Amino acid sequence: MAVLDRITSQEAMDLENKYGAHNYHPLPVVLNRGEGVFVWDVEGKKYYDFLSAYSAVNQGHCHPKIVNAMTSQAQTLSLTSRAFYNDVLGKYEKFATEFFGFDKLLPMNTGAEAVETALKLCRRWAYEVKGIDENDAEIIVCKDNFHGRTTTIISFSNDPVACKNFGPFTKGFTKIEYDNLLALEEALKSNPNIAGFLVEPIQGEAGVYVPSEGYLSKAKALCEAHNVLFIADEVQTGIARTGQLLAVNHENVTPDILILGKALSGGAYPVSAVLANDSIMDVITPGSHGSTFGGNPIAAAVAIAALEVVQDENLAENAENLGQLFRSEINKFIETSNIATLVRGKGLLNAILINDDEESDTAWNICMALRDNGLLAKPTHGNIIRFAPPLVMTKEQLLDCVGIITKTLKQFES
Ligand code: IF1
Repeated sequence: MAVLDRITSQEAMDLENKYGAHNYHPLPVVLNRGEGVFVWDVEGKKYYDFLSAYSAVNQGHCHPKIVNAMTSQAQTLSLTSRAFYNDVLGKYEKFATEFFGFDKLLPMNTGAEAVETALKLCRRWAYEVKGIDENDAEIIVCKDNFHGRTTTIISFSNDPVACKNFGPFTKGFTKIEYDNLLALEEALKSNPNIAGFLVEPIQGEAGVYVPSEGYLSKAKALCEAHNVLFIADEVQTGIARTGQLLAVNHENVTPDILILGKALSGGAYPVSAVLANDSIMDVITPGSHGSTFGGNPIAAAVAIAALEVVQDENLAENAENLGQLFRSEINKFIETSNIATLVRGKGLLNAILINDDEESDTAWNICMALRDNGLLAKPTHGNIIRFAPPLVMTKEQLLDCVGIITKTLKQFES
C-alpha cells in the first residue's frame, strides 16, 4: 500500500493497532484534514475540534500564515544544527523575548524538553548564584501535576499510569498540595536548599483545576521572599488559551522562568522554549545544554508566524469572551439537568464534570456520542470532559457547539 493511497477509518485503526505501540487509547475517529475550528475524518464527516491537539492548535488548523511561513522556510533552509548560526533564529529570539517580556530565550522542541531545560537551568542557578551546595538543590512541585513524559519528569508524578514500573526515579523534588499556600510556605521555610517552585497556572491533566484567586501572585511573593525561582509551566495554558497571553497574566505575575510549547507553533511543528532574564539564563554556557533541532530555521519561522497570528487576530480577547459565554450557557443547562454537575475553566480551557463515579465510562460514552453529533472532545481522569476548541472560533460557532453539547448531554440524563 502506497503511503498516499486512501484507506478507510477501520483500516487506519487496524494498522495503528497492529504496528504501533499501544501507548494511547484514542477515540475511534480517523482524521485526515483540518481547517480552522474543523477537522474531517477519512469518510468526509466534519467535526468541531474541541481538543485542539491539547491546546497546540490555538490558532486553528492549518492556519495559512503559519503554513506559508513553514513551507517557504522548508524550501530555503530547514536545519543547520547549532554548530552554525542561521539567519532566522536570532530574529525569532528577539521577537519572542519582546513579545513575552524576558531578556533571553532557549529554544527546544517539545514541552517535556522545555520542562527539563527549566529544571536544569534552575539547578545551575541554585549552585552558581544562590549558593546551594552541589547536588543538594530541591525543586518544589505540586501533587497531580502533569509536565511531560521523560524519566525525570515522571519521577515527580503521582499518577501511577504515568510512572509505574519506570523507576528508579530522579531525586531532588519535594511534592506539595496544589492551590495550598500554607503548604508552599511550610516547604520553603523548612528547607534552605529549595531552588525553585514548578507550577501549572491551571492544572490541565488533573481536570482543568483552576486554583483560588490570588494563589499564583501570593505563591510568587513567597518564592521571592525565599529567593526561590517561580517556574511557570505554560505549555498548555499559555499563548492566549485562558483569555490572556499567559495564564499568569490574570494575576499580574511574571515568572522567573517561563516554559512554553504546543501553541508556540500553532500545532504546525514541535516548538518549545524556556524564557528567563539574564541573571538566570547566563548560567547556561556553551556545551551545557542543547538539541539538534532546537532553534532550527523552520521552527523559528513558524513560531514568529504563530505568535503574530495570536496578536493580529486578538485570540486572547476572543478566548476570554467565548469562554465566559461557554460557561454561562453550560451553567444554564446544568441548572436544568442532572447529568453534569459543574463547568469550570478560564478562557477556552474548560471542563465539565459528569455526574457519575470516577470509574464509570459515562464520560467516554458521552465523548462517543459527541463524536456522532459532530464534535470531538476527550475525557480526562474519569468523569471529566475537557473542552478546548481553537481560539479562532466565532460566537455563532460556539453557540452551535453549545447546542451540540447540551443536546448530547441530554441523551445521558437519568
Ligand atoms: C500526551 C495531558 C494535556 C503539559 C504541560 C508539559 C507538557 C504537557 C502542562 C509536555 C503536555 C500533553 C501531552 C499529551 C497529552 C497532554 C495533556 F492530558 F496529558 F495533560 F495537554 F492536557 N507541560 N501535555 O500539558 O509537553 O512533551 O507533550 O510536548 O499525550 O502525553 P510535550
